Amino acid sequence: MESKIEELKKIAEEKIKNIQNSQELQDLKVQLLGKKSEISNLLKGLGALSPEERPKVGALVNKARTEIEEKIEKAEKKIKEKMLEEKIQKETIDITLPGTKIQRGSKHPVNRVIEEIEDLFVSMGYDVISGPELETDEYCFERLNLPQGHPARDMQDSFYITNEYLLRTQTSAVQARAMVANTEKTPIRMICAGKTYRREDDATHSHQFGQVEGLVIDKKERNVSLADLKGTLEIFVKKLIGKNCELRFRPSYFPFTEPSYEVDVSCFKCGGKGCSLCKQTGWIEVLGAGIVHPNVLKMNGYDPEKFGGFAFGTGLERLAMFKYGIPDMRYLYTNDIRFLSQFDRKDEE
Ligand code: 2NL
Repeated sequence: MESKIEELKKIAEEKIKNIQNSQELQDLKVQLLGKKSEISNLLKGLGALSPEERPKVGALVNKARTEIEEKIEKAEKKIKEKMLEEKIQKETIDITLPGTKIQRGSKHPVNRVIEEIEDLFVSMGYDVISGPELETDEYCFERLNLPQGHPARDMQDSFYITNEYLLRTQTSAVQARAMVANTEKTPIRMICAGKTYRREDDATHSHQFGQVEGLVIDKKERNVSLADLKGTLEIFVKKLIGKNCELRFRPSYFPFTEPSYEVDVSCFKCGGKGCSLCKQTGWIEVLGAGIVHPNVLKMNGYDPEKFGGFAFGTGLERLAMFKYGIPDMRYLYTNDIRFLSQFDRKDEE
């Protein structure tokens, strides 16, 4: 009997040694220790033994069982370690491989121009203010001295959403809002840039375009004058387009300013001699400006007897075209990556 048990142990040990993976081990466990295993059969057969032999043989069989169990446990541990080792090997990252390139976007030229203008005016003490693109007739027209039926409204054919709401045709609406919102009626120095919309669509007009406007209002005794407007616009244009630019003020008309001016810049391509860009005139129209109309002050809560100031406005696409030498406005809106990527870090170069 004893030799049979020894034999059993030997065979088991041999089998455990040859195990390759956990599935095989699982099967072997059943084979060696399961209900139908030889060990189980031996235990079942104990009853047939004599009372003297029974405890002796029982102890031997149990010992053998425990030993086999321990061996299996050890083998299991070994296999687990081996599997982990293999997994670690397989999942090693080769850090010398080149990475996946992330495509960097670039700032749109119109946004570059906006940021440059905002930076400049912030440095002169202006606030940067924004407002809604969906505006009311009141803020877009009425409060800017453009009552219903005013002929100047015809120049701004609009996208009305309802009788009251429209897509703003000019950023002036934001300035009217800022004037009304300033309940203390303190001086204002502000700049606002953003999208504007008009119902037109031909070779030289887009239904959506960018504007930037500035507004200065101060107490009458501080004498904000046309000279201040001229000085401000000169700083503006020289910073944005070039140091050697000259400015020319021509009388014009806007409903929200009186007097009003159109502001030309000496042609930065030919230096004023005359070329195709300036149509041989030597000048390029860049801005509109003027002294804030007393009606506009009044309608937005400022007493025109006590306050005065200037305002100006310009189109962002034209500025971007001048600044970067872009020959066709449509390049700005066709989203061609070959065009747009040229402005990547251009300012920093
Ligand atoms: C242009 C001309 C201009 C203004 C805008 C303005 C705003 C207020 C009061 C007075 Cl709240 N004026 N804005 C004044 C003159 C000209 O824009 O050609 N824009 C594209």
